[in-house]
Amino acid sequence: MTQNAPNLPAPDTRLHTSVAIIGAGPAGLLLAHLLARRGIDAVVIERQSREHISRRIRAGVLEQTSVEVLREVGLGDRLDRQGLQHRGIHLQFNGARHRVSFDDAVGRSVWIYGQHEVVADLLASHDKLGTRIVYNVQNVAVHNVDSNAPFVRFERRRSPDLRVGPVERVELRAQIVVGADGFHGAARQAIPGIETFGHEYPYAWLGVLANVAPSTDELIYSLHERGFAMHSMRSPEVSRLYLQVDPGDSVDAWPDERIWEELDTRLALPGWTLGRGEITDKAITPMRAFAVSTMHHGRLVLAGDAAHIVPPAGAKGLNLAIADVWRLDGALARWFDTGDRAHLAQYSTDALERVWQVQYFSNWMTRMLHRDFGTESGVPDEYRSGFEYRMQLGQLQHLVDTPAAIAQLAGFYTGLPLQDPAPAQ
Ligand code: RFL
Ligand code: PHB
Repeated sequence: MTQNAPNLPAPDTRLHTSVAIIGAGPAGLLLAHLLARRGIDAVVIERQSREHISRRIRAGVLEQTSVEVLREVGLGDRLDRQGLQHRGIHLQFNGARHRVSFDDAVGRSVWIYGQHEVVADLLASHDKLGTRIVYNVQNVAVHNVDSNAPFVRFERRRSPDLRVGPVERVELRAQIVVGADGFHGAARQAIPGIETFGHEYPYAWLGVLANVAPSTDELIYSLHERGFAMHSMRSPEVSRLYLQVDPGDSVDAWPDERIWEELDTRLALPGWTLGRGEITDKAITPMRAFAVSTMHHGRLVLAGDAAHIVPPAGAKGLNLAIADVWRLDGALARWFDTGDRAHLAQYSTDALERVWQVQYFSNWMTRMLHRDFGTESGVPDEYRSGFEYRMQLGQLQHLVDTPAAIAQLAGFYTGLPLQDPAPAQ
């Protein structure tokens, strides 16, 4: 993506809007929803098809802070009917399961409600609002973010078969461009001198979705000698399960039988059995943390995974995206309503302050719950990793025995508070 490119070929089509949003993930779709409520026009452009973004299986936990936001902006109906309220989690280690009560510790909860359901609710709302969402776009580039006339160039195929036919060159002119295009997106490259900071963890998650009633009332996070395992869920009929695997592993090495056996081992508890069912989705996700040095430059702003990734053990990625967008909507409202730029200027600083607290929490959960089998000179290092593992058990025992430590976990997990920078009129 280039920032200023004066000699571009003329576009076939010109579109105009107030806010050009790149990416129809939860961040982009929620921002368009919030702006529409204020009467601010936005156009969303998305690389994938509508079917693709509706099917994507990702996050499952909404912190109370996110649920409060979604309810307040008219997206709480189905969430309140179908979401499962959880007042705690189970932490398992050393062959015992310990319940951590969020309710007792901080009087707050989380909700189990799949990210694809949040996306479905947003798409239904956009259908009613008539929001312009352009799918299947290619070669997206942001231009002139240092001027007061930024624009986005992209291409789309005119034919229904997206691989063939003439390409239409589109120019989308806006007053503000928002990069909500996820970790693999390109918008952030249009910020000159942007720095990124990150960490690759030496493990990955194999996640499966299975048609079987959950064998637990609340999520189980388990540290086992063989690695981390988690039992989550999507509904009373669908379970979501994760196993720590090697980052170099492939799903082909994990036939269903091997997955169930490994889950049985890592989640085992006397008198408890894990129900099995048809596995309908299987994927391996590397575990990484990443954040940018700034989320704002000129007329370009970043939100969600485009600006930061946290490892999933803290269940925070989607929630951070919601928090960014909530803050950004308030700042843009001030900008469009009164010309006050101070809130937009403050957006990056405020959003990143939350991001780094959540990076700390997610890193803490991740290192506490995963085994680092790291090898030096190719030989499994039992001396060091055995030491780490025993220290993790000590850490977990201290946590479940210490109300102040439980309160810290519960406060983060259910969501740091959000200040409302500009209430909707
Ligand atoms: P998304 O969802 O990646 O959406 C970005 C969108 O931009 C599109 N795009 C482009 N469009 C146009 N032009 C381009 N050049 C483009 N490049 C990309 C993409 O197609 C996509 O549609 O980012 P967003 O909106 O910021 O949302 C972030 C969340 O999706 C993410 O943080 C969470 O899914 C993370 N996450 C979890 N978060 C939680 O809060 N709780 C959880 O329990 C949780 N579990 C998880 C997770 C993520 C996981 N994976 C697979 C990464 C579990 C897993 C396994
Ligand atoms: C999920 O249900 O997908 C999930 C739950 C908790 C996490 C991460 C993912 O920490």
